[in-house]
Amino acid sequence: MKGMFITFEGTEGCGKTTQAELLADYFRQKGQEVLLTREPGGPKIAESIRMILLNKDNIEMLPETELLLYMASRSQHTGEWIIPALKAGKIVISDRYYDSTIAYQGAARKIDRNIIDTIRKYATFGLVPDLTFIIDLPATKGLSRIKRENADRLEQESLEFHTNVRKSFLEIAEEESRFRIINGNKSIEEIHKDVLKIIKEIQEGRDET
Ligand code: Z5A
Repeated sequence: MKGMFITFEGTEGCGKTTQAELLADYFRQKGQEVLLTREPGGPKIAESIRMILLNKDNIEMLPETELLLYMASRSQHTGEWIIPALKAGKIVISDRYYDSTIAYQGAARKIDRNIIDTIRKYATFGLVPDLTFIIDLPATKGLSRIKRENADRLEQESLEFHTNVRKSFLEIAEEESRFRIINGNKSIEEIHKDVLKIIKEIQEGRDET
């Protein structure tokens, strides 16, 4: 595959969406083709699944159903959009991908990691991001940036839930070399600079090989 697959992860309100958009603009200004997308969501079917997942009226949803819906959305997203874009040489930037499932459905909902890993490999056709930014911010700070009256089903979860998610992202980051932890406590501009510094280091490393 010719393109590059970059994902942004972190707790609610950490600033991922903002940084994913800024990075997409950076690459576009350099003349590169970019697919900027998100999870759950992306293509039509995956966006329909997103609406079921985030609907705050769906309080009876079981953790097992939740896991399978996130994976179903991801499978459609990966097969219909991400893999074709990478094959066409585009840079794909996704606001969340499967590390969110490990943190939210695994660490916070307590679903067995082996089950998640097995279904994940099937749902993603084995695709792994080339680079994953984890924007780290205390859960309280991220949640305070979100308008509570419009909170979706996941945002309504307890502080303990969101704190477990943050802890899990920091643990996952130890597992593979594709992860870079970014301090989310800085300004939007400072974080963008930190992201670009890493992108440039990686590009220089690629040029040397
Ligand atoms: N989920 C899951 O459980 N399992 C999975 O496998 C996947 C997802 C893929 C998706 O919600 C939910 O699904 C999510 C995880 C779960 N639920 N939770 N909780 P979503 O897509 O609607 O939302 P989100 O991804 O969680 O976050 P968000 O609301 O889009 O926020 P964000 O992307 O982290 O931040 P932002 O939109 O860039 O910024 C939020 C606000 O803060 C905004 O007003 C910004 O202008 C401001 N901001 C951003 N950066 C800064 C800095 N540095 N300083 C000050 N203010 C800032």
